[in-house]
Amino acid sequence: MNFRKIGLIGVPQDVGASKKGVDMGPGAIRVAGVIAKLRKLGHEVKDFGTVDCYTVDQFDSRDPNNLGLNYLDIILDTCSLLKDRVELIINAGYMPLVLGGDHSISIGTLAGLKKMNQGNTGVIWIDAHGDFNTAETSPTGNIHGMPLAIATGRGEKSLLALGPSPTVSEKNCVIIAAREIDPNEAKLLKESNVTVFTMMDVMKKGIVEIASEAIKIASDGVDHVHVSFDVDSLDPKEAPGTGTQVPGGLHYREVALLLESISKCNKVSSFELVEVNPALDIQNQTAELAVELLCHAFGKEMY
Ligand code: 5AB
Ligand code: MN
Ligand code: MN
Ligand code: MN
Repeated sequence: MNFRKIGLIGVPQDVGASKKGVDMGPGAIRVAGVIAKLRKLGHEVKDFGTVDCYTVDQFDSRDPNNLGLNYLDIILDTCSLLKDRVELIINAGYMPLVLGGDHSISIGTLAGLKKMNQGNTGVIWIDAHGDFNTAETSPTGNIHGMPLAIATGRGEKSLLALGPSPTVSEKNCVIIAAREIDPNEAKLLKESNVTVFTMMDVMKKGIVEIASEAIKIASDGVDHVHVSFDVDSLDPKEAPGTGTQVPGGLHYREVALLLESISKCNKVSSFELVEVNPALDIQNQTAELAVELLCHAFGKEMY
């Protein structure tokens, strides 16, 4: 990969998951040495700081208006701040690298890509989940289960209004490592043009084939590809520090290969790493694994 100017930003949001701990994710990823390790690969890394976030226990009620959308107003606020910060990073000539926090932050990241989106951005969504719920299909009301639906123009109007809607090109969206999709979420996904590669597909085709198909789909006819990496895509035995663990996930070596392949796609112009929850982790191993994998996404090779 070419050397990059990377603009790093932390978003310690937990309200999208309605669970404390994931707000410590950006700190844990910094402690695991993300900046030094990316610099060691030859990249210029500029730290754009941390977006101000609220936390779950500052509020008595998560859904005062009974919308089926927990902490909606707060998420709107944070995502709007993040959107501005992502725009600033891009205008300064850096590639955004957004560290979560829960996955609802993706709504802000994608809204901030502005010049890159409006139908001109594909997405590689690496996740155990579909994140394709709306208030109507969600079993929890947690907005971290909704960002890909929002990006493709489905769901709550105020969240859609943060960016151009749809923010991404739906037929260029690919989910990899899915293995727990809610019944009504599955219906929505099947009616959509999003490609879903489940863990079964990974087992049948192998990660080499999945990586190549995913990159082809995400980059076909668009100028930009956004990568959203939820650490719960990994097997919980390897990455226990996350709030919504699902057994039977990807192994380190599979994700390393996938991200190495992605690093060779020169349309990749923004990256997100989310859902690291240090309170559930063992000696920061999930953050450390995530940083190691991030290095593969930014050109590290095994030999
Ligand atoms: B994550 C669930 N589908 O909507 C929901 O971690 C889980 O960003 C969503 O992928 C998990 O609440 C969201 C049950
Ligand atoms: Mn997710
Ligand atoms: Mn997930
Ligand atoms: Mn999760």
